[in-house]
Amino acid sequence: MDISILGIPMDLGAGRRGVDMGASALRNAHLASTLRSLGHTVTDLGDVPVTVPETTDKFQDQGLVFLDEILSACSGTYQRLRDLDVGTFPISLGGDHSVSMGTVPGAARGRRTGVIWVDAHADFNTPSSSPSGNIHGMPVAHLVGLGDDRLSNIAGGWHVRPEDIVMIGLRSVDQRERELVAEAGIKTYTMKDVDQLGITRIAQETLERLSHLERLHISFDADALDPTVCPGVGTPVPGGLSYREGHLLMELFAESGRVTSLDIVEVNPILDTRNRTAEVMVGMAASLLGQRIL
Ligand code: B3U
Ligand code: MN
Ligand code: MN
Repeated sequence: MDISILGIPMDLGAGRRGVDMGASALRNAHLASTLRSLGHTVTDLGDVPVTVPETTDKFQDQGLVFLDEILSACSGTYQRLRDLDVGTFPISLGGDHSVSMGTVPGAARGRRTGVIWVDAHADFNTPSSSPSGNIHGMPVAHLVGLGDDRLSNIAGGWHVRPEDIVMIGLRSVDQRERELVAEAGIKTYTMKDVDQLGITRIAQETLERLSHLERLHISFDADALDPTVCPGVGTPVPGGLSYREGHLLMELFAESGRVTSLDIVEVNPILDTRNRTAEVMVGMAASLLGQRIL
């Protein structure tokens, strides 16, 4: 497979500094060479330009922190990915999760695409429901066309349909956000569901629910995994996916042969221990892209 790596070194959407270094940490954890050893052709496209926060005021536009700067980085991301050959598999490296407002439509390249959101959080706040104003808590709402018009139109009129989204690993969802997710009709698997059903059944049900789609995008927030596995994340929430649950999920999605793009986001090397979180996430990418035990 032809794989293209794109970095978006942005932490403007997060409440804490440091995830802008996530892309670099993932490259340092040998992402490209690991994928090459699996037989893929890998091209690193470099980074999308992102405003350095210290060069600008932390301006809040209608409850949206760093709106203009995030819009510009997400538009740049979208344009860079949209022009890739439709057969190329893009891996986007965050950055905070607001980058996905650019990566998802960019990776879709105009095609209807299912989105599997692996995350402790639903990231379904709108500017009015958000308790923080941090845009990394809002990308999915904007991908389906809710919220602020500027953020929901990064890819023109292209949106993800709520029925084409499945969220896995949830354990921290705000009150109003929960109602918005339910109103939109998005399928969710909380950690309670993971405990009760097991990750195998969840992977099978997810693939079944999205069986009308040939193209699937996985947006993997490192905080979906338990903080003991991935300590280097800005908003750790206890009780997450185990190391094996994460790998098994990726292995089962790999078997489907339908995954066409991936995001790895919210890796924060400042809060990490010897780059462990980036190394774990590179392992997840390897499982998704065909690493086999036997
Ligand atoms: N739901 C909260 C917290 C949060 C969302 N995503 C992350 N944290 N990483 C919010 O600010 O919207
Ligand atoms: Mn997230
Ligand atoms: Mn999260």
